[in-house]
Amino acid sequence: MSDHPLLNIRMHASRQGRHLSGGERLAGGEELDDLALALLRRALEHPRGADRISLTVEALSREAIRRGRLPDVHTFLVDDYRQGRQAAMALLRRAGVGEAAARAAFAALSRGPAPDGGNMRGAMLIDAASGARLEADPARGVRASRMDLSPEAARELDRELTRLGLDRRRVREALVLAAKVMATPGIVAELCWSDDPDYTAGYVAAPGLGYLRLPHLKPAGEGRGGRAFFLRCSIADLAAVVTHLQLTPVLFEEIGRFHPPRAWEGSCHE
Ligand code: WAQ
Ligand code: MG
Repeated sequence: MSDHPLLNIRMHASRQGRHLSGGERLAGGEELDDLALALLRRALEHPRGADRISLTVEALSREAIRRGRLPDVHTFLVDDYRQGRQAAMALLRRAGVGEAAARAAFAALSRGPAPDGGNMRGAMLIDAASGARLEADPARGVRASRMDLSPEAARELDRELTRLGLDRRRVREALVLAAKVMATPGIVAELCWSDDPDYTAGYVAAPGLGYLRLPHLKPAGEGRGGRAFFLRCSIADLAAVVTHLQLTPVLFEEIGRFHPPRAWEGSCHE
């Protein structure tokens, strides 16, 4: 692999067939040892204890790599998750998501989006107009994959997140994922909150609006979470959307602007 310029390193950990944790990076061969070890450690340190861990390393051709910039970040302060969800609803509507579709996403994430009420490994695909679920496998969902930051952008982002006192790895991964999703033609918005019981923050991301953080989108202690990608495309284009999400490698070489947090006031977001 060492003569291949860019590698995609992916980790997936599960327990009794249920998704626990995943992660991935894009890097040159000289970083493979460190990154693979870091991903393996993360899987081993999962509090619920994995009984299966897979690491995949795949060489990518440099010509296939797209370049991009991370979205700007806005934080809207909300009192609790109810207000957070109201804000998320308003932001999704602004991004062009229909009310029924947004409601379908909130309902699914609240009850556990997989058919058995558990968490999914990937995201739901939801028709932004009708609210119909479009992913072929509603237990697994669709995983956005093959995206990362350049080393320079990663260092810069790390400094910003440290300055802001945010969870560096978590927010970095969410920003990179949201950036890839927003760069996918046919996707109008994303809604996300974590499946980690002690992490209540989530976001709405949409092209033109940016990455809109809400510190509370679920009550503390809640272990159900996930992601919804809202689509506005024909059924004929669905396969191309999924292929782009999963396979097109994107490297983000610039970070976005971080706006100071401000109170959510219903509708002002300029
Ligand atoms: N593609 C699609 N869906 C994914 C992916 C992926 N690559 N990775 C995770 N998911 C789905 C999966 O269903 C997880 O259960 C769910 O997302 C949540 O993942 O600004 O921590 O890693 O403060 O728990 C967002 C707020 C934190 C960050 C999100 O998500 C901030 C988070 P988690
Ligand atoms: Mg998690």
